[in-house]
Amino acid sequence: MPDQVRHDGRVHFLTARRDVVPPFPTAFGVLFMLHRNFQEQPVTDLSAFPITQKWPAKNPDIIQLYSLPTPNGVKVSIALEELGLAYEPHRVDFGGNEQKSPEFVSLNPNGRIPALIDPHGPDGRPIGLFESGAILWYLAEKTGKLVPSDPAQKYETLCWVMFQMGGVGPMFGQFGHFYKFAADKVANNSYPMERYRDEAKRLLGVLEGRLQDRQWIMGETYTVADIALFPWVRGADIFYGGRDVLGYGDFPAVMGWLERCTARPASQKGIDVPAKE
Ligand SMILES: N[C@@H](CCC(=O)N[C@@H](CS)C(=O)NCC(=O)O)C(=O)O
Repeated sequence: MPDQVRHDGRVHFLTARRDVVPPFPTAFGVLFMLHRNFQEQPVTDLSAFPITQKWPAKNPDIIQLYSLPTPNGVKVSIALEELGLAYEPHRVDFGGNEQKSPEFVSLNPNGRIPALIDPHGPDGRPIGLFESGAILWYLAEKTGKLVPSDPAQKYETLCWVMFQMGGVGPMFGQFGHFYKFAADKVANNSYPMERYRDEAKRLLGVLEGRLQDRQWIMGETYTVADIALFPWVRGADIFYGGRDVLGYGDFPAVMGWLERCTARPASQKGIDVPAKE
C-alpha cells in the first residue's frame, strides 16, 4: 500500500511506520498505531547477501543459519535454541559440495559450515558471520546470555571457547579423519592416527581436570564454552566410533558433564538441525 500523507494538521502516515501518529491520542489510537506498525513494518532486505539467492529466506526478519548437524554446525543451532531466538535453518549439502559454491563462499570465504546472517545486527543492520566460535560469542554478546556478566569470568569463558576452537575441534577432527574416514590410506602407517588419538586423549584429560568439581565448564553457569565443547566429545563417539580407542571410561567427570549437556531440551532440539528434507 502506498504511503499516505495528509496535511490536515493531525494525521501523518510516514514512510517509517514506527513514526505513524494516530489521529486521536486515546487508548484506541494507541491500539490503532500498534496494529498498523505490526502489520506494515518493512521486511528486511537481505539481497546484499548472494547466499540468499541459493538458499532463499522465507522470513528475512529472522536469523538465517547455513549449516549441517556436524559438531561445529550444531553448536550454533543449540545456542540459538538455548537463547530462544527465532531462526531459519538452511541445509548445506556436502554431497553436492555446496559449502564450496560461490554463493556460500560469499558469506564464508573458508567454505565451511556453519555461517549465519543476523538481519538485526549491530546498529540494527544485517551482519554475516562465520566460524562457529565467533558466532557463539556474537550471540552471547547480543543477548547477554550464555556468558557470565562478571568480566573476569567472561574472559575465562572465552579461554575455554578458544581451547575448543584451537585444540579440541582440530585435533578430534584429525583423529576422526585418520581413525575412520582415511583409515585405508594409512593402513601401513599408524603414526598419524596415534598422534591425534593421543592428543585427543590429552585434551580429554584437560577437560576431566576442569570438570572435577564443576557442573559446567564455568561452574554454576551454563555457557557457550559448554556448547562449543560437548558436541565434539559426543561427535568423536557418534561419528567416529572413538569411544573405546579414546578411553572414554577413563574420564568420568567428562562423561557426566556430556550427559548433562546432551539432556538439556535445547540440545535435544538443536542437535539435528537442519533436519533432512
Ligand atoms: N573452525 C571452523 C571449522 C568449520 C568446519 O570445519 N566445518 C566442517 C563441518 S564440521 C565443514 O564445513 N567441512 C566441509 C569442508 O571442509 O568442505 C568453525 O568452527 O566454524
